[in-house]
Amino acid sequence: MKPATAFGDKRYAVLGLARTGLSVVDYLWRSSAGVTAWDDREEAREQVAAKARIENFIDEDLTHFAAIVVSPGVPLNNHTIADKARAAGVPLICDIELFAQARGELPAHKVVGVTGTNGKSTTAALIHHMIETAGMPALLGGNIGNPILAEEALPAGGVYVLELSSFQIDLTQSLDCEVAALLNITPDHLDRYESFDAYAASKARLFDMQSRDHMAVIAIDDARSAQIAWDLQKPEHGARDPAHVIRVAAGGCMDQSGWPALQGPHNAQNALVAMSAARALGVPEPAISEALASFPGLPHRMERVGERGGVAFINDSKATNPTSTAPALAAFPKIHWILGGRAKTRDLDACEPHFGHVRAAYTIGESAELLEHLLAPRMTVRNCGALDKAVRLAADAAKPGETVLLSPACASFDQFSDYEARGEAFRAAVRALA
Ligand code: UMA
Ligand code: ADP
Repeated sequence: MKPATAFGDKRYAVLGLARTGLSVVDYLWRSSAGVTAWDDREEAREQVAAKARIENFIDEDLTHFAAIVVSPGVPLNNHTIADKARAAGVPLICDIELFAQARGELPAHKVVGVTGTNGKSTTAALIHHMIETAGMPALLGGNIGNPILAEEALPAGGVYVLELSSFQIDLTQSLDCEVAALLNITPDHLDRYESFDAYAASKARLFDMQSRDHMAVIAIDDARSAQIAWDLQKPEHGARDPAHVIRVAAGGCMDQSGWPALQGPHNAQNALVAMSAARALGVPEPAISEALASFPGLPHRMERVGERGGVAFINDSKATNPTSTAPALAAFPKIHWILGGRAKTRDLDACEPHFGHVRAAYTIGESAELLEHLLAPRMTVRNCGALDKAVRLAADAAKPGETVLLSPACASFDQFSDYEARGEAFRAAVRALA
């Protein structure tokens, strides 16, 4: 991103030096700000030694920092930096807030922010694809894995499409999206929030940061999202004109036959939100239709990674909670289901309506036993522990016409660095089958 003069005479502390933190240090350094940086991992600290002062600032005087830039993966609910920063009166922000503060120095542009429990990456990528199909300059960044500050600035007339997690929204105070979109809210990340209500309130803040004449697009298929859409018209949330709150409902019937990478009711929701967002940006209808047909889909989301003896192998590693696994279970009739990891809920209620599609389950990771216990009364379950063993057992048991599906309904962090590493391990295990 183009360096900004707004930061030049200030000093920032940066906590967390993975993808986000590295981009923040580099950006602030290029903007001539003073940077003090820390990560608990020594190898991460070494990477910024030329651009920042390395110091564990957490217990030091924080008052001389303009802000503390925290990575989204730092659990602020139980990290001491939260109380220390509050006591020192120093704001806790993330890279998205730095971007928001620098917008005035960028060529004229618009920002689309996409949030929700599930479907954020698919919808953000689809909106981006629609804008590019219309020949407008566009950039896809944020939680999808591209920190925005590491990207090149767009020319005038460009649109930044940002996938935003609740962790990023919590650390952002002034991002006024021209279009803000919410897909759905179901239980997730409850290790980071004191309640489901607190998690939902985090999502709602994306709209509270908007000017009242900017556009909100909200899928109202779940109660909490519907409530947020309703609340926007109340005075305490800016008394938004109903014309600026676009409500979409995926429940109706829609012909998705011409959209190969957007099958299933969950993708109907993603497509409807993307269409509304694109229209709000002025993308012409023919470009929207063309983009829905040509969207290539994203890896690790119901991705077909192989076939062996008539058995299909599907990688849905990005399904990290039961609600996001449900669509995959609905999509295939005879499934050998590999699931498990770091559990986010202690039930599989969202998946339950589709248990009839499961021939057998294979549990892995730290929740293997819990899931075995939950599923055993309803189906055959093998506690496999490791992913490669689960793939071997599932492949041996599957008959022609059946599907081996990795759709874990859990986070990956107990056994893998992230969902992408888990998806790659699945791909490798499928390749390794004799
Ligand atoms: N750390 C400390 N001390 C602590 C805790 C952490 O030093 O007490 C350090 C860690 O050693 C690590 C860094 O802080 O180096 C934390 O980094 P990070 O986990 O934020 O990693 P990034 O690579 O910067 O990835 C983050 C997002 N990660 C999370 O939100 C957990 C990525 O989303 C995102 O793609 C990336 O920024 C770019 O924006 C991933 C994710 O899982 C995909 N997101 C969640 C989700 O989608 O459900 C929200
Ligand atoms: P996110 O970025 O919010 O994690 P993705 O687009 O990466 O969402 O999709 C993650 C998983 O969630 C996919 O495996 C898919 O099966 C499921 N999914 C996608 N869109 C939705 C939706 N709108 N509702 C429920 N589940 C969804």
